[in-house]
Amino acid sequence: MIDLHYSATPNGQKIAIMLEEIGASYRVIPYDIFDGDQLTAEFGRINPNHKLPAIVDQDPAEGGGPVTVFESGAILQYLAEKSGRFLPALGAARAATLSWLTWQVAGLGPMGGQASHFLRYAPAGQDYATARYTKELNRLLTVLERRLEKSAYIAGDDYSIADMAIWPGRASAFVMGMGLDDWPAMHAWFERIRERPAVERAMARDDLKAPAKYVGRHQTLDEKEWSNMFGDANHAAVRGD
Ligand SMILES: N[C@@H](CCC(=O)N[C@@H](CS)C(=O)NCC(=O)O)C(=O)O
Repeated sequence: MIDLHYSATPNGQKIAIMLEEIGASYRVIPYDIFDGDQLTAEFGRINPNHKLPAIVDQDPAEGGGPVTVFESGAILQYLAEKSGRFLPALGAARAATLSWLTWQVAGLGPMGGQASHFLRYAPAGQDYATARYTKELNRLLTVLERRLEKSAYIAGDDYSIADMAIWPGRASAFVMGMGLDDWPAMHAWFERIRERPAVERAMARDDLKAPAKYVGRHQTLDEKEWSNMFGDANHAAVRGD
């Protein structure tokens, strides 16, 4: 049994898809990040960075006590190694999968997150930052499009954890007002993956669905929600106040 500490954002959805793909038995522990569920000392013992997702594997392959993993890229790699699926064991195919996985968690994810922040959450008048991050997001999506013009899946001929890491971000791009008309290879890849039974299951489960308040084009948070997400409460959690 795996505990999935989960908030219904693309980072959480990556892991839900992988758990469905490998047929893992898991339970969802939901967190409302606007309400600050992620800021408790208890969750800090699971992820000292106080961000979702995280997993606790109650039954690790090597025995011993429960194993905790945080950071979506590390979780995908852990589950791939545990199941022996979606990450080649050796050589060029493994290197390509880990390269693209890292490209997502270190590049596309954070840049997309900043673009989303300035487009959807920040007060008006942040033109420089908005342009900086939306242009960088566009550049990264062009990298992806060029790759998918040559390759059925991100890391090559086979679907892998790199695809799972990138695919859920489509929803964020949509929320930011970006369509896929200008990205035909990405569009075809997105549809190919959307039709996978495991992906359909992960997207359909009620306890994995994003609440409406997560997906507004322009978000208006009240004072407490702002503090939980970006302000004093968010920072106090890591200081242990
Ligand atoms: N690099 C992390 C990013 C995790 C992350 O930013 N999680 C967001 C939800 S997508 C979160 O927990 N936000 C709540 C907060 O920042 O307090 C990963 O890949 O897991």
